[in-house]
Amino acid sequence: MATIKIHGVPPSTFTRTVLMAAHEKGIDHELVLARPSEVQALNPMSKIPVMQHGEFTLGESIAILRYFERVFPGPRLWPDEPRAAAAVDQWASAVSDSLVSGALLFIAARFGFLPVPEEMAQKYLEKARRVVPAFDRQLGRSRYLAGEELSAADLYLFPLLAYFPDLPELRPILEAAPNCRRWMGEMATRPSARATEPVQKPQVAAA
Ligand SMILES: N[C@@H](CCC(=O)N[C@@H](CS)C(=O)NCC(=O)O)C(=O)O
Repeated sequence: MATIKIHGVPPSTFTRTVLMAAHEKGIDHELVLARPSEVQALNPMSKIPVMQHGEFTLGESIAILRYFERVFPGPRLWPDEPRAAAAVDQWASAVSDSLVSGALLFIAARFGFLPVPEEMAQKYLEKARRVVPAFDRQLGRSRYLAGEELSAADLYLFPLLAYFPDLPELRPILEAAPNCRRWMGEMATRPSARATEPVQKPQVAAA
C-alpha cells in the first residue's frame, strides 16, 4: 500500500497540483479516484483533493502541500529564506484568487460543470484576460513563477494554464503570453507533469 493516498480525479486542477507535488518530492503515493460528492466523510468541505497519511486526513491543497514539505524530504517546494518563501505564498495565492475565480470558473462553465448564464461566463473570461498578463510579466523576470527554482506556486499555475489550449476563448490569451508559453513548455517536460496529465479531459459542452 502506498504511503500517501490522494483522493480526487485527474482533471481536477487542485488534485493535479497535489499529485505533482507528491511526484516532485518523490513521495510514495496513489490516486484514489473520488468525486467531491464521495469525499464527504473525509473532508467536511466535500472538496477534492483529500490526502490520507495513515490515520491522518487532510483537505485543502495548500495545507496538503505544506504538510508534504514539513514531513517528507526531497526537493523543496518553499525555500528557507523568508522573503523568497513569502514570494511563493504570494504567487500561489494569486493563482488561487485570480485565476481560479476567472479562468477556472470559465473552464468549469464551458465543460458544463458550472451552469451559469453566458453573461457570467464572459465575466470569468474577462478576469482571465486581465490577470494572465501579470503572470506573464512575472515569468519574464524569472525562470519560475517565484524565482529561479520550481516552487509550490508553479504547481498551482501549471494545471490551470494547461487547459487554455483546449478552449477557443482561452487559447489566444495564452498565445499572447510568450513567457507563460516558454514556462509551460519547460513545465510540460517534467516527469511530474507527464505522470499527472489527465488521460481523459472533459469536453466542451454543447451550447
Ligand atoms: N480550496 C480548495 C479547492 C478545491 C476545489 O475547489 N476542488 C473542486 C474540484 S477541482 C471541488 O471539489 N469542487 C466541488 C465543490 O466545490 O463542491 C483546495 O485548494 O483544495
